[in-house]
Amino acid sequence: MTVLRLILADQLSESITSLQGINKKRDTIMLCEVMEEASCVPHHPKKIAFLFSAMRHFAAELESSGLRVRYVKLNDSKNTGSFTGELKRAVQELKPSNVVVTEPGEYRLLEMMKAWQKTFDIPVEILPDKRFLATHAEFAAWVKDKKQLRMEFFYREMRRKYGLLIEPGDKPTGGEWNYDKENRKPPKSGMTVPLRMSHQKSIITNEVLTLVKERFSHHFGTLEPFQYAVTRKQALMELEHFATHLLPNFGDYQDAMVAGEPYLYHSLISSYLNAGLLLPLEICQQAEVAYRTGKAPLNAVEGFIRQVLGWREYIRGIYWHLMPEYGERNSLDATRPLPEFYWGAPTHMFCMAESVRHTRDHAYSHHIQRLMVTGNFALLTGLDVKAVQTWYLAVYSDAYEWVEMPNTLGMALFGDGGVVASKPYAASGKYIHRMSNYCEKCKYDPDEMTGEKACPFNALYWDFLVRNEDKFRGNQRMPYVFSTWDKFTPEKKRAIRTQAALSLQKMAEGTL
Ligand code: FAD
Ligand code: DLZ
Ligand code: SF4
Repeated sequence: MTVLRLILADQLSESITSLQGINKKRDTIMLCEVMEEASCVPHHPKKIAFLFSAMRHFAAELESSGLRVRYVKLNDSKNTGSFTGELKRAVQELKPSNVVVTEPGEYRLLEMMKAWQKTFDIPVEILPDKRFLATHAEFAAWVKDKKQLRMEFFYREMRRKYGLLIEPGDKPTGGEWNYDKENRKPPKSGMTVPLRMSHQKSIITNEVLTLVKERFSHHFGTLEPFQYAVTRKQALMELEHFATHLLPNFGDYQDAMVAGEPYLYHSLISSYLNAGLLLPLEICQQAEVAYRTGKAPLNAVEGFIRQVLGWREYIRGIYWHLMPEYGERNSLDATRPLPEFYWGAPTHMFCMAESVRHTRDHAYSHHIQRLMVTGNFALLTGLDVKAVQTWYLAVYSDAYEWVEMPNTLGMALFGDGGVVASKPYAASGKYIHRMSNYCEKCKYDPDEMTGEKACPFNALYWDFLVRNEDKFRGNQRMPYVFSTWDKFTPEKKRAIRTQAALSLQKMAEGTL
């Protein structure tokens, strides 16, 4: 009897556990494009096209190595539209002895998989996802004796575990564990960045683009031009391109934002990594080689490795450690409706319009745009945490719940009560002004607090802090914030709060 091995769209790695021990003659691998997943949130058309094309290419590679693949396309006439429906159909037709699957990246799907054994009355084996660098058990053991969770200490253990940037005696390369203080340079004027790769579209990709155009053009986001890598070979070329041309400056300009430059020196690997076309350890090792061979400086390489080995694994650990309760948190009671400009309606705030434009056109924006522009605005205005999470999950081609949720709810919105971030990433227009050239192009003035021309972020920043004073006044990491507020005259305080109320009103009316 055949063993049915199910592979999800974010499990496109030959080394995935569900393929281990496969019997070429006996077993069947199944991949399916299902409407339930493609429309549970309005995924960006580029994200859907990327995933479907990568799935189809992966299936073709498996077939050409002699494996038997059952591939269900979205528009196959018998497609039932859900994983459970497709599994039912396959079980009826193939009568497998058992089903093998690697654990998914979303709690909802894990629950669904756990129910399959009962539904189909055959064994369903859910294997660990060994592509990640920390296991659930390791993370739980690390959390156990900690009063407060901090990524930095988890990251140091991961550096030691994998010997990345580690010298004899378990010492960090260069003497420091973290070079973040060197990685906050504002953009240089007239700065130009190397061109990015663009991949030729295959017949498979063109077919997928036609399908996505037909079925998902009502979703927010531009489908074409489509230049994503869709195979492991192409994704490895992206990694090589980054390591050679961009990594040397990655550290310095990691937090910078420049109008018309969506990517700067960022790697653009998250979509490939999260879908399985690249593996985290090979990425970190390639970055270390760039340092050891003198091709990139330590601040860049350490900063990059920290993102992949530290933040990415830490975020995943938090998700699985605290779900499902984590997903229900809303510690700042944020419930305001998401304004239409998140979906492309006009706004006078250049920073918001530009970040949303990059998102619409590329299904991408870099970390500081996500955190300090769209995330910061949502935090300051108290936007509904579920609506904001839906937005982030839908619009980015690298978004899956395990990574999107702790970043959005925890890091950007402080909605988890301070698990991911020890203080809110709240900032006024001054931060955006310092780290970008956006304000030069804006109708608003980052130096004004009140009045027609005042940057909305300024008054909204204080309004946010005062609204949540009971939660933040005692925060040790915000020592001067409230003492500054306390020094303002009653008139100034009133004017700031009136200005914030006006901005919130304009936001609701669609005129901000
Ligand atoms: P680079 O800046 O080049 O960084 C290198 C790699 O480090 C990334 O590819 C990614 O794999 C990893 N990384 C960096 N920061 C993080 C982080 N905070 N969490 C996890 N991995 C990290 N990342 C996702 O992969 N999927 C998401 O859905 C996602 N949602 C986010 C939502 C918000 C509100 C915020 C603030 C961040 C989110 N991130 C998410 C993290 C980060 O913004 C992206 O990983 C990054 O922008 C991807 O672009 P890049 O590959 O060019 O990254
Ligand atoms: C995100 C996504 C989309 C849009 N479509 C599919 C699909 O048709 N088939 C599939 O196997 N997976 C899809 N996915 C990814 C799953 O939703 C993903 O496995 C979960 O989000 C867990 O990370
Ligand atoms: Fe954004 Fe304010 Fe700068 Fe305009 S002035 S770009 S709203 S920070």
